[in-house]
Amino acid sequence: MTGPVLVTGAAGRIGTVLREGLPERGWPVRSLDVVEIAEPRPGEETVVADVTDSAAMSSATAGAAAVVHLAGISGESTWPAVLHANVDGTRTVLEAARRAGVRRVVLASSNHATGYTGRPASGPLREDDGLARPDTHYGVSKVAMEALGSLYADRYGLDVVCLRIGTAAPEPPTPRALATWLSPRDTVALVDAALRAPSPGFRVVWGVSANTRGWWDLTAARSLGYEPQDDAEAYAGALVAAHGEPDPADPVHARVGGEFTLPEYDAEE
Ligand code: 15L
Repeated sequence: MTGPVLVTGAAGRIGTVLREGLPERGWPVRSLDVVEIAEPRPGEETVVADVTDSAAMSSATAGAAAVVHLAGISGESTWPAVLHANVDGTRTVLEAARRAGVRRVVLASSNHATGYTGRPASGPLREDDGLARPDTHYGVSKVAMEALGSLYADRYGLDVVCLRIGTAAPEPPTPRALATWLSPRDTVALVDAALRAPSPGFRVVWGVSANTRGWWDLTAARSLGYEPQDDAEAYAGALVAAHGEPDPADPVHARVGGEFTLPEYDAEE
């Protein structure tokens, strides 16, 4: 494979992890964000552009080997804002990739596409267990992202891998994250697997570490070649000492989307 991997939203939390980790796995990176990339690494290309700008995205995708699309609003916001940044943005990225002849796109979906799913009492949840159950406008935009990915895979033959990311953070920040954590090194491993898997077609996989308390079945992600190394359980002692055991009667712990399912998460408009 030739050409760099275009990473959108490269200045963000996950983008910053990938800018370091992908080159270590042999992927040159072209980093795109609406803000200037601070301290580009040797060999890193940088682009300042908005993913909803189709002309800019045409130039940014030219010659790329693949696209990893992270850009967008990463939490709840008003419907117009989410629609523009996340839904129009994803469609613009996929269309630019198609026109540029880029054959593979990895999309940063989210557990919030299914956030109203009840926390499982037993057995892990599969990607295809039941309907989408978005918990917010943001969650709806991730369902739309997956639908757009499916369209571009079926209609134009792109390989599109959607990662339903849990809580991507250096360490699990809350008791909920004992189930949902995706460590930085597993983030790199998962994206690397999504880029490398031979002819995946359209896939939706959970993006979490090998958490002892995890809710999600990693069989599909592992079938791409993902081998998670980390387990949030290493942080359980400290988190439980500080916050107590997660209480299933607490609304934050009753559904997989956590606080995103609470009434106060209602965005205006
Ligand atoms: C997400 O999709 C969000 O982008 C992030 O801010 C976290 O809230 C995460 O999910 C999570 O569920 O912990």
